[in-house]
Amino acid sequence: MNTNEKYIKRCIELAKNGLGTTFPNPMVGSVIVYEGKIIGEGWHKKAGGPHAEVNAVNSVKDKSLLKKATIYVSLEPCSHFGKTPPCCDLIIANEIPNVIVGTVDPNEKVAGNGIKKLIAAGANVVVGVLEKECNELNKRFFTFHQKKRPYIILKWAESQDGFLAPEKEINQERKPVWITNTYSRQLVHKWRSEEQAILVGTQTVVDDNPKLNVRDWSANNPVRVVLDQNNRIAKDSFVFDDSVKTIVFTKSPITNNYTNTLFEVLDFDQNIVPQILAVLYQNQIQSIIIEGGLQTLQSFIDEDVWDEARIFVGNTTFGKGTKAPIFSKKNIEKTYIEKDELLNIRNHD
Ligand code: AOF
Ligand code: ZN
Repeated sequence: MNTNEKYIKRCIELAKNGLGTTFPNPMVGSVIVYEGKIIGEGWHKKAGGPHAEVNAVNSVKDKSLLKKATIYVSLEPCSHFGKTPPCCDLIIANEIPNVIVGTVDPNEKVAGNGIKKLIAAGANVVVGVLEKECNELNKRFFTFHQKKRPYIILKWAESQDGFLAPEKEINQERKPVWITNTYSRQLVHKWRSEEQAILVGTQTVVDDNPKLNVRDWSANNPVRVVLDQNNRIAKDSFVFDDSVKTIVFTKSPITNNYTNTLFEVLDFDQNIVPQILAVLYQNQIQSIIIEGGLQTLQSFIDEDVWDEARIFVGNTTFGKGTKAPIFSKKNIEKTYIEKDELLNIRNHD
């Protein structure tokens, strides 16, 4: 690992402090180095708040050193006036001579303009240090800007023999049958806090009355998204408590007495997956975790619009029941984590 890579690695580490809190902005870290020593660091904490470079510059005690320093940023410094002024202008105003960038910002408002502006101002700019790692850091943000849809994570638990649930006759009380252990449930709550939204289908809400929030972790709740073509979900279901925003995809919206709820109309005679994704994109939803049920998960797999699948594989066997979703595609990368109990699948184009 060379010197530039070492400091960009530190930028990535800092950026990760913003996991789950920067939406719809990316996670970004920045380090300022003078004579082989880090003299300032910062990361982007929250959309609307200062960018990583601003926090890094502000953390430098002796500002006169900036004129001889190198600033490292995991993402191209911005060139536009968004909720905050351009970071390029800050770098130029402080006369920082060297700028090392992890990767180019895919946001159309920036997309290389930051780099051009810095070069035009006379800075030495290096672009593409640990580029792959910097892109991976912001897989949600990159997917959102490049594919014009949220980053999609599918999550489910299946029995050793590949079932989501046992046969209804066996499970007459229709109580949820736990495939996973308490550790994996806690992990799921952490995952929920890392995504901007969570989606489940109608039947899952009607059967399980899930809260879809983060309880085993102290962090943000995702926006809840539910499918409800015929308005079958009872008004007193947990998904309609007004603690978190809920988006409901329906054929005909109910407008009265619902707070913090957005009804979005879909044409259910057409394929709903692209329609759902278009609405989520318009609502600036950058990532979504889909937690069931079978039909909902399978419809995203069949459309081949998903990026990651996280599958818990339990010790139980059901013999009969609801079969877990099926991947027909070959170009998927499977990794077993946690002693074969958790399978992570990445969908590559
Ligand atoms: C940076 N450093 O730390 C971040 C950047 O509305 P604003 O002003 O917060 O701008 C948001 C956009 O700025 C975001 O979409 C992305 O293109 C860039 N984010 N840029 O130089 C940062 N978070
Ligand atoms: Zn910026």
